[in-house]
Amino acid sequence: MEPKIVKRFEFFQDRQRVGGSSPPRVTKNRPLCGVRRALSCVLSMLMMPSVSPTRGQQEKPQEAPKPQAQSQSGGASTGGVFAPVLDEKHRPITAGGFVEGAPVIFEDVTRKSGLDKFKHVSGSPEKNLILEAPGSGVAILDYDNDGWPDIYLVNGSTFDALRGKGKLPRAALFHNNHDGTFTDVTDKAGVANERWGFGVAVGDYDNDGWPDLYVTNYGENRLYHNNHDGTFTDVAEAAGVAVSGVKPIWSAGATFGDYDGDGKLDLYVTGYVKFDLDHPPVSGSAAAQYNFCQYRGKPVMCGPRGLAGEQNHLFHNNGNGTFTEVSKKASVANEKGYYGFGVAFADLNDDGKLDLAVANDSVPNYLFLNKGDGSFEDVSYPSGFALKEDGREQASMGLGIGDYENSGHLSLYVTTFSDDYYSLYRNEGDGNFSDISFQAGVAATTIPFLGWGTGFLDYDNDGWKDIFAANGHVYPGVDQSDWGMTYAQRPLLFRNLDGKHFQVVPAAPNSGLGVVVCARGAAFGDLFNDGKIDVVLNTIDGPPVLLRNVFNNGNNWVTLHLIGGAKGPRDAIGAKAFLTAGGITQRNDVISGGSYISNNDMRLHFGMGKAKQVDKLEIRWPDGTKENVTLSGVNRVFRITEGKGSAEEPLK
Ligand SMILES: [Ca+2]
Ligand SMILES: [Ca+2]
Ligand SMILES: [Ca+2]
Ligand SMILES: [Ca+2]
Repeated sequence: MEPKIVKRFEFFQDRQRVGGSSPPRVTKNRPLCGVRRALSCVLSMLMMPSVSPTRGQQEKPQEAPKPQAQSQSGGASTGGVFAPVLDEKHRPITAGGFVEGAPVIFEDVTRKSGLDKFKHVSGSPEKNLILEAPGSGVAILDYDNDGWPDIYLVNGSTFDALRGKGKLPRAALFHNNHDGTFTDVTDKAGVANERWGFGVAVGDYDNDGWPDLYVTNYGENRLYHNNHDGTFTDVAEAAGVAVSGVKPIWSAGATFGDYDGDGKLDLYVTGYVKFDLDHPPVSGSAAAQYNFCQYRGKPVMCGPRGLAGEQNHLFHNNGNGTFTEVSKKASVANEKGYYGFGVAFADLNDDGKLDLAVANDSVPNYLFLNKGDGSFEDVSYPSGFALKEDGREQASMGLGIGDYENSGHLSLYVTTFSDDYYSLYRNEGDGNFSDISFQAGVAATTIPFLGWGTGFLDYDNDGWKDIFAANGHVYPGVDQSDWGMTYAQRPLLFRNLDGKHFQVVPAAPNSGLGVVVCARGAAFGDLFNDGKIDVVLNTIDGPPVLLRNVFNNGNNWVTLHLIGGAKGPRDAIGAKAFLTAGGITQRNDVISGGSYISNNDMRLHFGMGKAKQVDKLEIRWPDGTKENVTLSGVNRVFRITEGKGSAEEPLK
């Protein structure tokens, strides 16, 4: 297959939109934005992060490129086969395409921050078995309530360690020192996990004002109860949320949310595949249903297709430190045997009850609407979220949730496999979703990439939520291919132009967007309380990456730390904030879980552009109460306590 060479700026220009009316078929050396348009390409690229959103500047929607062949079946890929996209130096675009002189959005401060002391481990470098491939999540949480977000990184393991031989890998909790550095406090905190870890979710399940941690494993899960003194105690077994069996069970994503409105946080956990260490799914084996496991005709690890999916679990919080498994009664047990990854509770149809969205790998996604009677209705297909626009399933990994349109409704962004695009599902306002990925300009660029952690974040504080995606392949062998893909990949950032269209932000060489790693989990939050959203990536078999947002355009912002009242969850999971400033009303929700089996800073961040004041702020608390709150200024972190208004957050 002939590769497609893209010129320096072409990759970043929105090629389908700019390229005119002909469909962007994947043909050799097809220029993406043409010589005549080169100047405008350059200008728009250089100016991109500083220009104001301009409405109506795009006339033609993107159209989907046509694959040259359908993919081999088996394995994880659900897309077609596309020609490689190479930059001018003939590097695959997944590890190239850097733009000299592009504005620096993020700085890689991993080493400076001390976060490089953690190293993730996940089986062998060859990744012959599916257990070794998906990697782990990361959480941003303020575990010691000092007002400064801390970082928890989940670790994987090795087969030796699973069999009781060799060193046990350790997860890590990093305390924020308030000066740009972090200290590993795992030993004191007692949260090393020392199992083959995957996901993490944050929630104050006992409403004591201190965030607790749920960690999913291949093997029993952990519920780390926060003891208020910098230590945690694993209470998963006593609480009934360990998810244990005769053989190890593989859990992946997790999310806390009060689905039944009793004021206590419940817990939902996705299962991935049934994986038997004694009968591993290798190519041609019974465990892989005699499939010969291939990607583009080359042998690769088997799964998830061909393997049995693990059950999902809904745990109802009894209010006495224990939970009851109610997934079958609530109709969210994963009867279809799908492979669950990213998951979050969120009110997707705005009836005041928390629904469940699940990104499933290689099969249709789930959307469960909360019926309000303790059960859910599976609306995956009728809602439009199960399948992409052309009716095919995708290998979904991460889940971003946010109101990028400033319409008042939550839309969904899903990261997927290579040879497929990442999907933006617009909420039509009633919980129905449309795949508008190509029209919005967030799809074509992503086809060579394989995505994981993702989220909506307003990196430039202009009041419009942008999209970040962390990337990295699952097959190390792609580095030896001529497919235009790399195992380690750079992240992608899409700037929201006007609530309808996005544009890729160019990666300046040696900047945070130019970091080429094999990423998995991603969490977003303002780690330094400077009003700019930072990103933490958990990579596979390597150190994490801390991308500090250093983009400065003088835009204003506020960050809100919500504390719920007696009738709802204390950490306000499920609360919605509607903030009006500068003529637009933005919405942010307190959400646990999401991204790729990770947990974001649960404080609500609002970019305000040049607006100097908040004109209106309405909080809709989980118990149904609506409260109008005034803020005493901007460019600060505020604490809002239900029924008691706002105060400046005490930063200790
Ligand atoms: Ca802290
Ligand atoms: Ca707690
Ligand atoms: Ca509950
Ligand atoms: Ca923005």
